[in-house]
This record gives sequence, structure tokens and C-alpha cells, in this order.
Amino acid sequence: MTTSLIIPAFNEEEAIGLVIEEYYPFVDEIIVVDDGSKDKTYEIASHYQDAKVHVFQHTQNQGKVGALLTGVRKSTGEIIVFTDADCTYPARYIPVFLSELNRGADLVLGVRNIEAHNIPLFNRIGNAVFSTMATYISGKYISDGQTGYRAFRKEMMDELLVSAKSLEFETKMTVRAAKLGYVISEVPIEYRERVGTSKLHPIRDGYRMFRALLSIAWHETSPLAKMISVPGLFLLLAGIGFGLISVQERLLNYYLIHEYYPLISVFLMLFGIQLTSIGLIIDYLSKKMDRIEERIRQSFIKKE
Ligand SMILES: Nc1nc2c(ncn2[C@@H]2O[C@H](COP(=O)(O)OP(=O)(O)OP(=O)(O)O)[C@@H](O)[C@H]2O)c(=O)[nH]1
Ligand SMILES: [Mg+2]
Repeated sequence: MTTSLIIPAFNEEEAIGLVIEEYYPFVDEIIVVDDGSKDKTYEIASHYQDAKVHVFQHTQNQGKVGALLTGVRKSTGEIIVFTDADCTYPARYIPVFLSELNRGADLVLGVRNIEAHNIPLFNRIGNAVFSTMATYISGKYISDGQTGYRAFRKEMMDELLVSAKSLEFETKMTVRAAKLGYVISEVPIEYRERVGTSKLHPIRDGYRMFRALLSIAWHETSPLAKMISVPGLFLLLAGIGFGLISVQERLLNYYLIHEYYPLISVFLMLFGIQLTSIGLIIDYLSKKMDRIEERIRQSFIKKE
């Protein structure tokens, strides 16, 4: 089976050459997708073009997911490996990934356990939140759902139908694979300090992370649970609103202009909390049912 490595690269002139050289002996094809870089990334990568290394360019920046998908489309291998263009993920794990795939894994994740202090604090917090969410949604323990170093068979990507444009891509891919019953294998890997400057902007990326989490929660929550929880959350917010108005009136005027507001506030908050909790319980049970169904389906497939 042939292996294609996909490297999305955005302004990585300092690292891209080192990454191509390091991975060269381990794979059959290297696809570099330059994501509209403003520096010399494209020129440097092009320098390595040969029968094995292919370099593609987005004229405009499309983000990491866009670059990964272009890479998958252009690749010819049966096995796809994703890595980053910043020298953080060592190439020496590729043989381990491939042997995991041969042993029956469908998706191999490089779990950043070794030298994990090299992961920026902001990313570490994000990873913890995403991985907890992935574990809750999929029912399988996922320790690093956001890792960018992963290997899988190309056809799995088509079956997963991951709809994501931003940070949620990696976690959604992991969650969907777990939910559809694919075997996930975790390989502990070293995470090195990045070469070149970090592109993290706490505010911009914090906002993106928040949106990504909302997107995953929205897509993975059962429809009935949403129908109950969403109105519940609105009632809770309205209750808090009435409560805050009462507190403000009490502090500014020493008496309440709207004397029924505290009562309305408590009523709305209690009702809101109840509805939200019922929604969450329904969601939990429906996820459990999905898993039982999946297990029954799997046991039928094995018997056949
Ligand atoms: N940030 C960013 N990365 C992109 C983009 N397009 C492709 N990439 C590549 O995606 C990979 C991951 O991006 P990184 O900037 O390393 O993101 P990170 O690992 O979360 O954070 P740092 O390494 O601290 O910057 C790198 O290989 C980038 O070159 C893009 O639009 N933005
Ligand atoms: Mg990085």
C-alpha cells in the first residue's frame, strides 16, 4: 500500500524544507499545499519537487482545513498521513502508524504525550476541552482529539463526510470515526518545539475555538435534546436578566420598582435549569442507545 503525506503550509519558510527532508525516506508521496503564503514557503518547497514531492499552491489563504482537503484530493496513495509544516511532529513515528493500520486500526492518532510542554498553553487548554468533548460524544476515551499528526485509509475520509472549515476539523473527524465504529489507535509521540514563529492569536483563535466547540455541540446533540435544551437555556438567560434588573434596582434605589421581578426570575431560572437538564439527560441516553445499536450492528457484521 502506498502512503501519501499531506503538509499544509502557511508562511513556514524556516521549517518547510526541514519537514520535507525529514519525512522523505518514510513515505511514497509528499504533497505540500502552500496556503497563499506571503514568504518563500512555495519557492523553498518547489525546490524539492521530484517524482515523490508535489507542491500545490492556493492563490489565496484558505485556512488549514482547505489546505488539507486540497492535499487529499491531489494525493494518489491509499494511506494518508497528515502532519504540520513546523517541525513539531517527528517523522520517525510513520512506521509505527503504518503497522497500527496493518494491525486493523482505521485511524491512528499521534498523541502528544512526550515533551508536551512544547504545546503552547492556549493549545493545551483547547486540546483538553476538545478531547473531553470528543470522549463524551463518542463514548470512547480520546486523549488528543485535536492532534494534527494522524494516518488513515483514504476511503475512510469519503465515508466520514466531515463538514468543518476551521479548528473543529480534527476533533470532528475523530468523533465521527469513533461514532461510526472505526477502530482508533493512539500512539504516544514526542512534540517538538516549533521552528518559525507561532501564528496563534489568543483572541482570534479563542473566538474560533468557541465557535468550533459550539459547532461540534450543535451537530452532535440529538435533535430532541436540542428542542428541549435550547428553550431551556433561553428561559435561564431571561431569568438571569430579570434577576440582574432586580439587583440593580435594589442597589440604586434601595427599593424594587418591579417587585415581582425576583419571583419571575427565580421561576424562569428553575424552569430553565429543569428543561436544560432534561435535554442533557435525553442526549446522554440517546448517545448510549446509538452505541448499543452500533455494537449490535458490529456483532452482526462479525458473524457474517
Ligand atoms: N495558522 C494557520 N496554519 C495554516 C493555515 N494554512 C495552513 N496552515 C498550516 O497548518 C499547520 C498548523 O498550523 P500552526 O500555525 O502550526 O498551528 P498550531 O500548531 O495550532 O500553533 P503554532 O504552532 O503555535 O503556531 C501548519 O503546518 C501551518 O503551516 C492557515 O491559514 N493558518
Ligand atoms: Mg504548530
